[in-house]
Amino acid sequence: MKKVLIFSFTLLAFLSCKKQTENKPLATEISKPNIIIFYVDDLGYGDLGCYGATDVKTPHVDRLANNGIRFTDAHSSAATCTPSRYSMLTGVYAFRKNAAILPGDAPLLIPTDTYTLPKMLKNAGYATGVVGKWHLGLGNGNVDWNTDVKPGPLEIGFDYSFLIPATPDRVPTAYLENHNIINLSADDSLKISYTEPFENEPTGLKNPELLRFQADEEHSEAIVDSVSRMGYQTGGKSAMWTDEDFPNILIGKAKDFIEDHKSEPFFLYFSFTDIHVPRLPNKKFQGKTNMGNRGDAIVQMDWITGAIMEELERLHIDKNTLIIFSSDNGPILNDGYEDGAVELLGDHKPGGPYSGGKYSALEAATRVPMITYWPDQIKNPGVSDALISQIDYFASLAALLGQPLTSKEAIDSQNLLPAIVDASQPGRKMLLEESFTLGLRKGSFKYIQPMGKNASPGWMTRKKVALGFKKVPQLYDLSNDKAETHNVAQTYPELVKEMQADLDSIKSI
Ligand code: NG6
Ligand code: CA
Repeated sequence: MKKVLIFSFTLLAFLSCKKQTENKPLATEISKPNIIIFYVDDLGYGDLGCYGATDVKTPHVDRLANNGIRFTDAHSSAATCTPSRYSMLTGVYAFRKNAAILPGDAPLLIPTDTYTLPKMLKNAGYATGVVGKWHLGLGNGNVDWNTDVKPGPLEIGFDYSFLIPATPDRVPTAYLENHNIINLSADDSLKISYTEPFENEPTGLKNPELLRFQADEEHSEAIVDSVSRMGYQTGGKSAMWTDEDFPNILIGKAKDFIEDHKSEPFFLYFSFTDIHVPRLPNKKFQGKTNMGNRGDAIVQMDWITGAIMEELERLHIDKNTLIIFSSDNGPILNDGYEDGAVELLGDHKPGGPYSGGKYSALEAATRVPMITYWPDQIKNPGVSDALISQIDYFASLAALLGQPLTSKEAIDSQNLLPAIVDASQPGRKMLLEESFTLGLRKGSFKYIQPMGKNASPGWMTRKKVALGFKKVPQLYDLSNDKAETHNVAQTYPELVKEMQADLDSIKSI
């Protein structure tokens, strides 16, 4: 195994959390760790045993938490998927790019000349791979899915990719391996459209009798596997995925990647399809909870995590692998499909003590589970209250590996490496929460900027999530009001002014 110089963690503990522009490794010589980011989709703060859930058991993830660091104030950068992923991979806030949830035919959102997390890791000598949900756009705007689909992950720093191109509820519903849709047959071209239906193809709207469960209007277009999706699709029949097979297929690809690179440092971005809609867990997990498909999908996600950890152990590389486990945004029950998530919820609290969820400006939108696990190097495991954002992974991992960042790269990412490996270390002083508006955390306070003229889209307001979008400034003291029920903006007008000024200065960069 290659050796590198990295910061000594003892020394790191004394370093400030400022973004570093020049990384001069100091002392300890250890093996470069493998790095895996387990990125769950729509998993809420309260959805894991180690975060208090009792109606669903998550022993594999709990084991990571019990032997690593469990964060209580970690955040996805945004309240939805595309913006969070954009920020995690670039270290730049999504609002700077106007990044929003993308349709399945959107072009690649990250320009190929952007310095990205996988490019930085490649410069540090890593083999880089992504397996699972992508949802960051592909191609240049007019993709022919039957030929090379690019640019994509390979053009922004990944050596290998095996993708659900957008989301499981969006066409195309076929796997993309590197530049190509797999299992396509030459005489049955795959075509998709987000505007025009294809003649003779059934849709959820026209043919509800073909569906396993009913969907809302937005999810009532192409039908695949008796489930209607967003967007229209025709052809490519031999390439269509079966949702219930996601665990086996994705674990298989992840294991192959790990096995292929076991003798060199590797970075795997494992991006779950769970527990996003449509929730169609494998037979093995159906009925494992009393919460229906949503609960069973959590069990499936936990099992997948365990299967990949087992592979690391089998190859004896688990001790020198840094695992970062988190979720792209908070929870949602009905996100378009009548799959029982609402009716079967019982006493389970997907957002834990926090209000709101996916899409929202309230805390459960971005405050998500986060666990770090690295048996060789986490000297101080336990529970950490450090305020940390996924946008910080970039600068923190750059610091770990002694990779320099210029002032133009990963501009919003802070080096929080000390907190990532030591539960006693502090986090950020301020943290931005992106949704349809912007929120700012500072000390125990949370400020939500008033909504401008833009109203949130109609479909969002139908989601039955407390959105927290208001035309007046909102200020909450989370130290005594976790659920953000008591707006104290009028009690602390100076603080409101100060936090709006903080937001303005972040925006002005
Ligand atoms: C919304 C979808 C929702 C989900 C979300 C993306 C509607 C009408 N549609 O546009 O079902 O797919 O996009 O989820 O609600 S995310 O986790 O990838 O951000
Ligand atoms: Ca998501």
